[in-house]
Amino acid sequence: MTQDLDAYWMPFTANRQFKKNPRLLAKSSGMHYWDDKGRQILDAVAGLWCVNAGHARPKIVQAIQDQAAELDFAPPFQMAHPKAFELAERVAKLAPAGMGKVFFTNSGSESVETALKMAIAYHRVRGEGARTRLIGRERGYHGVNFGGISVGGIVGNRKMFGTLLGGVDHIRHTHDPRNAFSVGLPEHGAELADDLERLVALHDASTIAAVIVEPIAGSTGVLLPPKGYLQRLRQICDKHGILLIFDEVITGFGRTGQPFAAQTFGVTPDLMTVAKGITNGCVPMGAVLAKNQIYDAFMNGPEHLIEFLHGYTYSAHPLACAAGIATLDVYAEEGLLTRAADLQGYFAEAVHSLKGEPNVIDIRNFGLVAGVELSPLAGEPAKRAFNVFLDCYEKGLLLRTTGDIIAMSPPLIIEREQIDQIVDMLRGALRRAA
Ligand code: PXG
Ligand code: PLP
Repeated sequence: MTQDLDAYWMPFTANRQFKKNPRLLAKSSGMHYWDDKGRQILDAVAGLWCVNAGHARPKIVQAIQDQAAELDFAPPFQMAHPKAFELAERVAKLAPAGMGKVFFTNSGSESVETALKMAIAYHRVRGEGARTRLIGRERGYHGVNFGGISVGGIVGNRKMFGTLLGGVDHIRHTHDPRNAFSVGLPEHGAELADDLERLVALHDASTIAAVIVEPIAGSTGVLLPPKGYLQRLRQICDKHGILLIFDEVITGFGRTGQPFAAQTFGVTPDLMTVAKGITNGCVPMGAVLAKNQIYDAFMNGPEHLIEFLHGYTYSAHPLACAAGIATLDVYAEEGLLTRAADLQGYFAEAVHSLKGEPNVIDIRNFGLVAGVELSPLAGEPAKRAFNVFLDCYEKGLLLRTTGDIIAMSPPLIIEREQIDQIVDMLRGALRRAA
């Protein structure tokens, strides 16, 4: 290796291990990557849950190139450019009815910070300034910024970083061993939503601003909402005037068979965070979708004053907006935002055929997302799944692991034969790892 790998401090990576045996991607197209040696790799995780329309789609590439030549940057504060409004309109049209306001960020993490601030400020502008508490959920992932790790529930992402935000609490996660090997939504556990009542009893509703959950928890290893759970959470929030935030960074843009999981599960939140699939992963972008009445609540006071003192230099960046508009075009032209609904039966059957393979202790699926949980190697958590990941990569398949859970979230353009190919390759690796 002639290239010096020393300076790059890699995110969420075992740096020393990686640099001894680097995995470098050089090219991408459709369902595939190619590495620096020209080896083809089937992408079973849409890059990192984001390349929903598949890689290097010509229409999106062209839109980015044209935009860079035409308008490279426009200041987003007290100025704008037409594509920012166009993309906001397009995203709002896909969203549940009444969620018509779109605030742009550059990532899922920034979307989460933005939504949490919106929730607290919303109560304040309405004269309920005591509602400042934020409730997350155990095992939740809401990005890596301070608000996000505070409401998040992944211990490893929290424990190194001090006392985090004050006034945060968590409801219980939804993983229940009684649901092992459930196909689609699990039967048991709607009552876990009642844990919110426990926190209301402890803190009083008048101090709670919002609850944030992922409709399907992705990063922690694909945990599904039990049947009726999200409905119950919605009811409890309504009863107590608490805002419900859905973090749809992974579930948004077609992963569950509808544009958003809110629609798939028939539960409308008050705020929704998105990122990833909004630009097909091509240019960093995120957004917060808000109910109209939340935006309206801010629109008072003197008209010349800024209503919400928040924003990023690169909010609604022209390249991201151009990529986003082209991405939504591709999704629409190819019916990709509902394709997961057509494929989910086939996908479910394929991934559940891994039941009975060595060390497989649970399989969870919904839409085009699945998790295969392995029993850990004694005394070496996360190692068995990572070995499977490395083995598959050597054979030409890109998976994602978290702890001892293997996650799959392929591009929504996947064909049935490619589903078979992924499952066959994973089966081989599981047997070799036994
Ligand atoms: N919320 C959710 C629900 C996410 O899944 C974020 C926020 C943060 O987004 P950004 O764009 O700031 O990374 C995410 C991101 C994994 C993995 O291991 C998942 C994510 C990011 C990195 C790794 O599965 N999700
Ligand atoms: N730090 C400094 C010193 C800045 O001037 C700015 C933005 O102007 C930021 C951080 C925030 O950067 P961004 O808007 O890209 O999030």
